[in-house]
Amino acid sequence: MVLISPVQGQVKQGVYVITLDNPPVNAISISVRRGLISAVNDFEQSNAQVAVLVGSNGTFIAGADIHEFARTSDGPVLLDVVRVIENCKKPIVAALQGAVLGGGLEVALACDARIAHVDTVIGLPEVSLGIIPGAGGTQLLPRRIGISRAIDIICGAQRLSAEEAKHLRLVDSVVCSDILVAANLFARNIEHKSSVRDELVPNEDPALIDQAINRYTKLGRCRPAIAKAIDLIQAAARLPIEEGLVLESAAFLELRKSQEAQALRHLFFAEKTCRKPPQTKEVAPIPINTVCVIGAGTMGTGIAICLLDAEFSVMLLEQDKEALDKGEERIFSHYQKQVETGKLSPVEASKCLSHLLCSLNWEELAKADLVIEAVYEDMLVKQDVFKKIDQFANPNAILATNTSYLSVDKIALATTRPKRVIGLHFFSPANVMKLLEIVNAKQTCLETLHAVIAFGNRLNKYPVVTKDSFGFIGNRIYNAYRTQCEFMLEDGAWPEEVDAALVDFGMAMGPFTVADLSGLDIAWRMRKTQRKNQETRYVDILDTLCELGRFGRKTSAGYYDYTNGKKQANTSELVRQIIENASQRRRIKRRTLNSKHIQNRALLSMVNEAALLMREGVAQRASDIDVVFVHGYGFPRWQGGPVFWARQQDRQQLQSDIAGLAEHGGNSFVLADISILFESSP
Ligand code: 3H9
Repeated sequence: MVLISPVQGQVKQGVYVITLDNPPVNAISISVRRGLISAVNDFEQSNAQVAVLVGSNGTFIAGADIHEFARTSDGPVLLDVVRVIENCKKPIVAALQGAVLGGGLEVALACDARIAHVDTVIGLPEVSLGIIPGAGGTQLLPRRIGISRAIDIICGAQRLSAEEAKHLRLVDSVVCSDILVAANLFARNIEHKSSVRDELVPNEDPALIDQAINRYTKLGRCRPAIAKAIDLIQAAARLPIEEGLVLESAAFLELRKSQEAQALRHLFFAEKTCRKPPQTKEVAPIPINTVCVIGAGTMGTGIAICLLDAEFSVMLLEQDKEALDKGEERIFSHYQKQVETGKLSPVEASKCLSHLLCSLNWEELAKADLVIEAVYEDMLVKQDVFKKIDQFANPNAILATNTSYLSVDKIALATTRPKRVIGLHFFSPANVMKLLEIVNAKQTCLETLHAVIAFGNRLNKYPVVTKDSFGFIGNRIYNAYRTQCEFMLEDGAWPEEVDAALVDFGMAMGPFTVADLSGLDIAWRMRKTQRKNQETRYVDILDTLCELGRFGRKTSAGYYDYTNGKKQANTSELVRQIIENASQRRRIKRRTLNSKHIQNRALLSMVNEAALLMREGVAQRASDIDVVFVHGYGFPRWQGGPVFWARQQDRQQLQSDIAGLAEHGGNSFVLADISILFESSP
């Protein structure tokens, strides 16, 4: 078998054109590195005086091949390629389009000039993979744009437009026309080699550098890649380039093996995987252009905004005029704020709003390809609404419920078209949160499932498919986690200790801060509907708080007392008394629980529930569970998610620690065999 190199060189009208073709994104794999070195050598031997380096597939280079990071790499490394380009005796012009990311930008910076199509996206996002630029990025970028901007771009994993990059002198010219034609013309006028590596880091006000460092120092405490990048970028000003490059290479190789890097790589692929529809037979696509959202409350309006942002035609439907007016007002003020804060131009905001229709007339429903119900979380209410939707909606329309717990199967039975009914569980605020749980109910057909996965992708969300089961993936695991945290209150911890331990682990917020923020009354209402088993360990602290009218932050009192315009959470002596009483009733001798103990119990409860969900087939893949927790529940990205965390532990020890949870959980605890989390792939 003859292997064709992904890099080809050819003289065209006097210019040596090096074309990189490694679909889908021209990632720099070992064969690309070999091919690039060979093409540059070939160019040096040729009669052509200038070369253009261009990528196929509408893109330049999206970086080093991430698949290779888990393996020991064969030479040559990317820095060797960069050196060959820099040392080439004749100039090379980089023709940029699509993604110019990571190693792609490092290759481009090694070239003598850069011309970019206006749609190019440029950046060094390596820290989002737990690594640093490893082929000169930390040394070349500050030489061209200064330390403070380099810190922002590298540590913030910023992605620049072609125009922004031109402003920073990272590209020489921006064009709207065919990039290869433009680069060929541009190349003909290049006479000399001009290398970024020979430049000196520009002088800068030290205060600006300090400010840039301060912006990332806190993050750098739990993110080694960010801390290292700051050091290396500063070193660029002190050290000769070759010394800086040696330090950079060593740091890159070290970080590549780190747990943070492994976690972030795992999520990179998990996020791509969840976006793909099931690989079954071909299905006929159901186009979705017009969406009707029923219910103009906080959730309904959040969903409407996220649809408008993605340029869908949106109808917001209500039965109640006052509620509709309020919802409409909320949407308008959202876009007004976007304009005031410079996030959208007035033209962009009006364009979004021009696709919105607010109505009380249910006959409008007939125009929708997809109807999303976002009304009160109550089975009877939802079934009534679905009967009505079924009556008015187009017979081919997909009907979705935004329930967060209730059975989609049961809701579907209220309609005459259960195969077109599905769950779309948005997370609040729906226009911000990236997670979308798709509840594939028993009768949902494949066409409907495929259509809503495509819909989720168009919203730029992570559409994780789950089976219909109480709480789906996210809330089911969150319930187990929160319940374990409640047990810890009775066992001896205070809310602030549990919250602090979990924030220390990296959770965006502790469970009691979250509960106060989302309102304790919602959980209280839900608990009342669930039958309590006498054998089950049930912590009634939340019920007592609600009986006292302590519904959380909105009432200035919940697990905490709130002062300073509800911003400041303070320990409540009354809550401590309520907790102590609860321990006494259960005859528990309170003891101090340290941070590690709290973190472990909380994580073990998540892992146990994750294994149960996999065994029951509620989650399709273990990696989906991690996507759900990172994007819906504030699990720290650099810890990879509960399943990734579990896979880093000793399996037998983990299983026995989980068995130990039963001691705290009483009869309600269902012990899972966690092997499924280790054996399933991804
Ligand atoms: C680096 O460069 C280190 C160097 O400094 C030093 C080295 C020494 N490798 O996102 P999409 C795949 S680190 C391998 O759905 P989009 C992706 O898995 C790298 N594969 O498309 C998917 O495959 P599949 C720094 C990659 O249009 C397919 O491409 N670079 C890579 O929404 C399509 O991806 C980055 O961090 C890669 N580097 O977005 C850039 N990139 O179809 C990361 C993508 O099998 N990538 N794939 O699932 C991105 O940001 C986006 O993928 C991109 C395209 C904007 C390029």
